[in-house]
Amino acid sequence: MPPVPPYPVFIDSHVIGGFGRGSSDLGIPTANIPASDFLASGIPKGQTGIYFGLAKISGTYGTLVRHSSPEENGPKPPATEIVRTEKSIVPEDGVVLPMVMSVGWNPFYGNSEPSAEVHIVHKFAEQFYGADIKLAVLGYIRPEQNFASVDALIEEIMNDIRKAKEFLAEDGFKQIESNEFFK
Ligand code: ADP
Ligand code: RBF
Ligand code: MG
Repeated sequence: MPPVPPYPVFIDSHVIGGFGRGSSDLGIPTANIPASDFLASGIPKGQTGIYFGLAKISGTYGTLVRHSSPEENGPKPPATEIVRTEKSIVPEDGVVLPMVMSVGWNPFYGNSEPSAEVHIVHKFAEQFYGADIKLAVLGYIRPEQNFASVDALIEEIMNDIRKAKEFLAEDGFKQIESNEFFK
């Protein structure tokens, strides 16, 4: 089955700093984008939860400098700054890859601000804060949930990744890779 309206929804954004927990707590890094870019995307407002689709990184990136630790901020993200380099992310620059995306308040962590974050199903050699990120959101998987343990959260994310791969293998998804949006 091809993407069902309102999908595909295309989002043109850039990678910002988050809480710094994705890699350290979960071993699942997520490229955060401004939540406002998600809200402006045409997906029905307030639809928090877990999505799947395709992502493309391009442009130059930089190093993230954190001005405080996540612990000092509690449920608010730490202030960050991206110090740009002129390097682009190779060999992934311009390559369209599968992704899963989480939007909302992360009930497991009780954040006080909504976040939008993308885990790209690919092993990168380095981080790419500040890079351009283009997303094709192709479907909704489930609402956000709370969990009894970090391991239960990780297990559910692995399940989301499995489902995303299954959906993306279906007819009608592969050709979105060659959509004009990703050119
Ligand atoms: P933060 O809370 O600052 O987003 P994370 O640990 O969630 O910290 O992610 C750190 C960064 O890791 C992302 O911004 C991105 O630059 C990089 N990264 C490396 N591999 C991936 C991947 N497979 N998917 C998404 N981001 C990745
Ligand atoms: N956080 C939650 O609190 N509940 C969830 O159900 C949840 N599902 C997620 C699903 C995916 C595919 C991803 C990438 C993240 C999910 N998260 C969820 C967010 C997770 O808590 C977050 O990535 C880390 O806190 C790092 O920012
Ligand atoms: Mg993140």
